[in-house]
Amino acid sequence: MLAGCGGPLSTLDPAGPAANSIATLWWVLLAGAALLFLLVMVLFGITLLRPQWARKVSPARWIMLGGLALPAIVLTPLVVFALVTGERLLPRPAGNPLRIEAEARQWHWTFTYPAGGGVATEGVLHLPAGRPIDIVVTSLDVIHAFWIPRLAGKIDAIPGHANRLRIEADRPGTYEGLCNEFCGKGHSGMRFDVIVHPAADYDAALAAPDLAGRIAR
Ligand SMILES: [Cu+2]
Repeated sequence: MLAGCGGPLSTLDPAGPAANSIATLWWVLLAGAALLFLLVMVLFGITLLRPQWARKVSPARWIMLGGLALPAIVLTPLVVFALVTGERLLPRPAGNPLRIEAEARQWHWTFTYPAGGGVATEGVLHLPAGRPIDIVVTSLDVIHAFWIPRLAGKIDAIPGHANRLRIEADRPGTYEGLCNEFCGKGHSGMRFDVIVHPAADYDAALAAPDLAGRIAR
């Protein structure tokens, strides 16, 4: 089971700030859930081993303490932490993000780079390292979802609508992305490669005639 936590599509192996806060949130929620489970199991064990102690607490008290107070104490900080983390993932205008357009179609992805003079690629997304990027995601047919698990959360690709997702990669390398919304018989093959270039080489890479995935537009 633990082998599923690694690999190129693992959210537990983050390679960017957004994916990093999502992974942290996951660990904090896991710890919170484990703590609550442990507390309940300890109380359960006590009622089994020391029934005379458990009988001293009235049924109404058990419900108030175990059913309301205990979950409230554990869940309230988790909810606050989750809300604050979610708020930080929103694509704020600050940070001068680069804009890349992503178009989903059964069953592949096309990316257009306004900064590269409208260069387009299919099946390969090129990003600069260490810079916030807004991916503007839409679809030409059915609903798909854009997701690069090691870099950020996912966002729906909806026909006739543009959704914006803020992503950033910490360092150059290759990553993998996929469609995360069942969209027909070719869905499982609707993957794409992500190539993160050093920021200084990015413009030259986009202009190169042998850019991976380049298509004529
Ligand atoms: Cu799909």
